[in-house]
Amino acid sequence: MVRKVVQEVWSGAAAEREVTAESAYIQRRQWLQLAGLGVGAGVAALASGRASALTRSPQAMPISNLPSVSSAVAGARATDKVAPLKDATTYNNFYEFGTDKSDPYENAHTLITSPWTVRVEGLVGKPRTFDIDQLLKLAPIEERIYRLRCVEGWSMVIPWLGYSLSKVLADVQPLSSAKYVQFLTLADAKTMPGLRYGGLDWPYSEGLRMDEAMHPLTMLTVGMYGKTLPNQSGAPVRVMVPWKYGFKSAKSIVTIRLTDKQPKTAWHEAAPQEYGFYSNVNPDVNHPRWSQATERRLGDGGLFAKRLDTKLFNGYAEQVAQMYAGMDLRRNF
Ligand SMILES: Nc1nc2c(c(=O)[nH]1)N[C@H]1C(S)=C(S)[C@@H](COP(=O)(O)O)O[C@H]1N2
Ligand SMILES: [Mo]
Repeated sequence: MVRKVVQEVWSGAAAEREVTAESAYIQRRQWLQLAGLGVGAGVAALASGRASALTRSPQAMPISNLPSVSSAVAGARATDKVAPLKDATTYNNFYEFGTDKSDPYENAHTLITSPWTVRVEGLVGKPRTFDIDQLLKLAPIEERIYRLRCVEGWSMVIPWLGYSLSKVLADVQPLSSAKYVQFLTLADAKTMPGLRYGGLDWPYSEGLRMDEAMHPLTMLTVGMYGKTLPNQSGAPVRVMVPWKYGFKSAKSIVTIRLTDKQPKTAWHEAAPQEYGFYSNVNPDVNHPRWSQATERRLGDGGLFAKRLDTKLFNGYAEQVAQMYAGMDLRRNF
């Protein structure tokens, strides 16, 4: 408990309570009741979690044996201050492992990331099941420094490793009838304690319009900070869609499905009036319960995170705005 408070102050996160989804707190209480953890067990879990957390990921291997180049994709190298690895790996949203920001760090060591396959299917000419080694070799691994803006009002700058998702999509030959791409992520009750409570339908689902999925900035992500992804960051493979709120960037993906209809997505289904399908970062369209005009930039500024003005499309307007020409961004939020 003390550690949680300390961590929140340290990361400048105390204000998070104001904006975190109400359901999270209800669920948190249910979880505590369900778990019925004695103090001893709690402390033991904490201790084991701590010992291994940052270096824990046996999966966090150097990825430098692979050709890793700095991305040439326009907009792929933010010059903002990169967050320390510690911030990016101890302050996470990954509800499959719990709803507190420190839960993924404490719980995600149970995730089994090998073997792992990603099935790419649906409206494609050549459906294919990739294992991780095949994905690592499909295209040169690039480092991209992206801003990540969570719908809750915090942001971080993280150096990711991967390549444009379009490489994977091209490989399976999308049919012209494919209009959307859905991402389905692992839902394994044995290793994911968060599945025990409701609020979201599992598996976690996200989706993009086909042109968004094909945009060069949309990244199939296999690593961060020069190594493979730690479990809490969505190992072994996730997407990063830097101009959209963070929940669009699904973690630990097992299925990529091309469809002709807008897919059901987890947060949109849970609260459609609060979380739109598009969820492009937009300072002028507030969440019904809080302003989106500013954000707390974690990992820059020590104890007290900076507050910055939020930018339209998270600062990627030059690259992505044309995809939304003629659309009413208030209606299609
Ligand atoms: N499978 C899955 N993916 C997810 C989430 C989740 O709960 N489950 N949370 C999302 C949210 S709300 C955010 S802000 C980002 C956080 O990514 P990070 O923890 O690596 O910063 O992951 C997104 N991807
Ligand atoms: Mo988020």
